[in-house]
Amino acid sequence: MSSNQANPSRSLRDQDPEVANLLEREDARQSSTLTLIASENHCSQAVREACSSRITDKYAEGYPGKRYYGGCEVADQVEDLARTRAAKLFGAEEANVQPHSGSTANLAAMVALAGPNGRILGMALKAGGHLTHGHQKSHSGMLFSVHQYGVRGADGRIDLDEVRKLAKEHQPHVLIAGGSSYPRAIDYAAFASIAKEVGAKLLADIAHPAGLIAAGVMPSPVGIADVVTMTTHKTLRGPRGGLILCSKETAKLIHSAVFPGAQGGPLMHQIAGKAVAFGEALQPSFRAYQTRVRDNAAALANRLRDNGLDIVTGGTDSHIVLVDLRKAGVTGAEAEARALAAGLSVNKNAVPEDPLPPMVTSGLRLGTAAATTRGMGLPQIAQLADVILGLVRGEDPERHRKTVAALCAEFPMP
Ligand code: DSN
Repeated sequence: MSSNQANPSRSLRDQDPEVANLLEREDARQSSTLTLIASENHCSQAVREACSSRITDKYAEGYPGKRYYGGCEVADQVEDLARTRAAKLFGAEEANVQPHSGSTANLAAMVALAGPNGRILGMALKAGGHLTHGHQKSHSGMLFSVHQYGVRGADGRIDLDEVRKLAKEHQPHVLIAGGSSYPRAIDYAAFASIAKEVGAKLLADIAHPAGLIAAGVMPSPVGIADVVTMTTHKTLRGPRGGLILCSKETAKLIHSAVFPGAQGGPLMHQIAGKAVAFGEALQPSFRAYQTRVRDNAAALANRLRDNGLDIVTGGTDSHIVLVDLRKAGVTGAEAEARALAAGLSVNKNAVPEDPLPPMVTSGLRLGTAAATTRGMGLPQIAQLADVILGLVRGEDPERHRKTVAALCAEFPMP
């Protein structure tokens, strides 16, 4: 450790080769394999530069123009830029760019709208919802009185009649629309009308389709839902973090629920990265990218289905393809391990009415955001679909590794 003595001007490689080596290995891992994990993407070099800038040192508790520390004049401009760009990108009245993650964004939104111990109604995790929508092991399940809706067993889609019935029965303060493995567009107007019927506020969590929605490729809940939460690192292709959109009327509640309610000082380096990502998403090329993400996902779903795999809901409207492996005779965990051995990162995932536990599952969740960022299009998606079909059938992953490696070499990360 003698070479590890603190010298603040040394490069990472000189100061801490151990960490530098690990990060190089991660770079190599990402370059030589391909992620089809629906919640992952590759942000730009510009975003990564902003996130590793010196503004990481700055404490800026509070909001622009109203901070608890001096020296925030640059931080104020960075945050203003990020929130103005976010609001413009989504056509929202107000944006809060401080949430460290989607989880804190949801916590803040639920506290603001329901209050502690309030009643919430969200989609169950095993039906395609998210942990923070009321799962008993998450803060949302501990702090709120929770009821959950599922999806129809027959077609994997949200049953609005069931949502209405449960809303009438349980009178939630907050109704949540959105999830982490629901592949279809959500009828936000129908959710808003149910919320109105029972006097609830509507929270739309668009963490997964945020980029598609920003680009106008999927329908937006902005202006329909009372509050919209999301992460910035999935289809939106920014740095890791959260974002909340709301009306001017709700803004005060939301801002104070984020700080000081849920968090202390904002991560200014991440907010700088968000500003860059929102700037990129405002370019016309972003719409073209998102269109390709959706078209690639549709092609992936079609090829898997046409070759015998069951696809939950029969297809997709987004970047997500949820494969139901029950008839294929392989579990989600087994398929994930085979894919990894072939150089593909994917994740096992529960399917509606899944009989297997969460660490095994009967499904595989796939997503096309990262592969599309690498420039892959329909011919490559067809190759990848064939790799997945072969792996599910039990073919040797080593054989498919070559195909994946060749694609990775031809389509490097940004
Ligand atoms: N891990 C993210 C997802 O897969 O949806 C959100 O928790």
